[in-house]
Amino acid sequence: MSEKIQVPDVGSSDPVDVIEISVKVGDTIAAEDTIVVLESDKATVEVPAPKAGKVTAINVKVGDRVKEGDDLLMVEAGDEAGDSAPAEPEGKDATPAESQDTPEPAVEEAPAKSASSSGSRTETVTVPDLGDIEGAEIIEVSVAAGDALEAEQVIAVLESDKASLEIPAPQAGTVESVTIKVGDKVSTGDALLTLTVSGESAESAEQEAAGSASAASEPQSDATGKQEQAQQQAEPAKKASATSAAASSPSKSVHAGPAVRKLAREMGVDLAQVPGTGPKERILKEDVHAWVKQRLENQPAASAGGGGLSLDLPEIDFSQFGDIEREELNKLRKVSAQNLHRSWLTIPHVTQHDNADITDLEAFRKQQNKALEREGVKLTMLAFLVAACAKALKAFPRFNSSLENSGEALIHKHYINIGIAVDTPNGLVVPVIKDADKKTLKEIAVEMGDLAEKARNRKLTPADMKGGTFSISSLGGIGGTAFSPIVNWPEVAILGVSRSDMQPVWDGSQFVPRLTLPLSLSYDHRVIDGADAARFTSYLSQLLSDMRRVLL
Ligand code: CAO
Repeated sequence: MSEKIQVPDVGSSDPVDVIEISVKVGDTIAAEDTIVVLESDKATVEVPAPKAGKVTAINVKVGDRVKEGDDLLMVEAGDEAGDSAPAEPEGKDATPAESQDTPEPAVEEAPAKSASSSGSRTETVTVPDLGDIEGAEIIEVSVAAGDALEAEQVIAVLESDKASLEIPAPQAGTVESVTIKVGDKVSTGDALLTLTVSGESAESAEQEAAGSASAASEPQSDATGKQEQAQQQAEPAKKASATSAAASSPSKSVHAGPAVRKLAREMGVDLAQVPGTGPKERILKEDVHAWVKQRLENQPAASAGGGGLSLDLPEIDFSQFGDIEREELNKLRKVSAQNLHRSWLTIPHVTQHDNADITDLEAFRKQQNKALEREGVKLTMLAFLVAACAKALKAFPRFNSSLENSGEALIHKHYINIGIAVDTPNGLVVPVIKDADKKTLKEIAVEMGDLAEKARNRKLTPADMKGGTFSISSLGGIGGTAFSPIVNWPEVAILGVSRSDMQPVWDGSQFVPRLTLPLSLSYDHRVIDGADAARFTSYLSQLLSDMRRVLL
């Protein structure tokens, strides 16, 4: 039976805006999952689901104005949702996760350090009243000793089971010492830091404290913007954890809902740089996507051209979580990382999977290898794959083409050069077997052995790795059942090969054991249609099932 979820007490008697709907009809939600985000003049409030269930209807849309008791959505309770909590975040007195006003931090005058002759004095800032929350974890310390703080600047972020809370500085001053570190558990009254306050600001703080507490009761979610801001301000000099882009706009406050902030964090986007197109310049998800798109379009030389791995991903100081060691990448790994990144960013990839019955081929290979042993030649499965791919590329010339950068034309190549991904201790290299379609199996096997050895001994020349028209990446000697190789630009397709395995195959009247080779063909969807990819792998599979077809 469906039940209504209504707008809880959000601390405002006036209607509030629906700024995000975090679920859709048909979604299965857990208790406490955010279902909608509401915004008043003062606070952004995430409304959590009071119980688990399936969303059957949504009664509001973004832009609606709602007040306490209005219907939000209908939920069909899940099995486990026996206890029907009221449609209120945490009861009337408590505020919903991520929505409560930032508690006003307590300031105690440090007894050991009273007022100096210049009128300044040192005070201890302590954890404000957290209600019944005990042992909240410090998830971020946003300031360091020596920092000059503005009143209201975030000094730390605490997290409990129910909410994350930003603790703002109660007044301006200079941080004398920080008592806490990330990971510490704190409760009401625990010391956070000591602050030297000039006589003037100490006085005004006292006046303010005696008057209204409104300045300190800024909504938590809005203050999340300040969390980012404070991070940008406090971190870069001491830790390598802020991006230069972020540091370049330290003071811009960010107006965005929690889901948008989450998206930005996941995409490594500094929200301070994203123009908001929503009401009151609020940043919407579309704004984040548009900003990323614009960056990608404007950065072809840097990212697609191999200039680095920048998407303004924040550098993370992993040492805060435990011991670390930095390994400088060698040139080969750096270059291949750039090439792979460029391909990944510029080529819309699809991977087509198929199987090939190689039972007869494997029997033939073993038989031939016995005969060839005296000559010191080993016909590998890969040699057969090269020969079969060369044949398939002739039959499907689009797979042997390149797309002009303008996107206006395809370049068809009347030669078939197949690159083989070779794993070496220094990284991945792709030597090329030139004119693979004109070589015998034995020639391919010998050349491949030579190239793989040269690769492992770092003897490959640039000429050995140039001019490929198609690539094969074989992990069959290692294991796995399927994978998605990345197209080796400017090629348009790459064949991934996994480990062959004996499988029961229905022959029309019974299951028979057949040696089955998994094939994974990744291709550039701008050039190759899905149907053609399926035809290609199917054709390849037929060739491998009966290699005599390669001769036809
Ligand atoms: N299924 C089952 N067994 C396989 C197999 C498959 N698909 N492919 C190879 N094998 C077996 C071989 O028969 C061989 O066994 P025997 O020694 O008993 O004959 C063993 O695995 C080792 O093969 P190999 O790896 O030495 O030779 P290969 O021709 O298969 O591969 C090479 C050569 C250079 C491709 C390989 O050494 C290599 O570097 N592979 C990794 C490529 C890679 O990293 N790709 C990922 C790139 S990212 O997309």
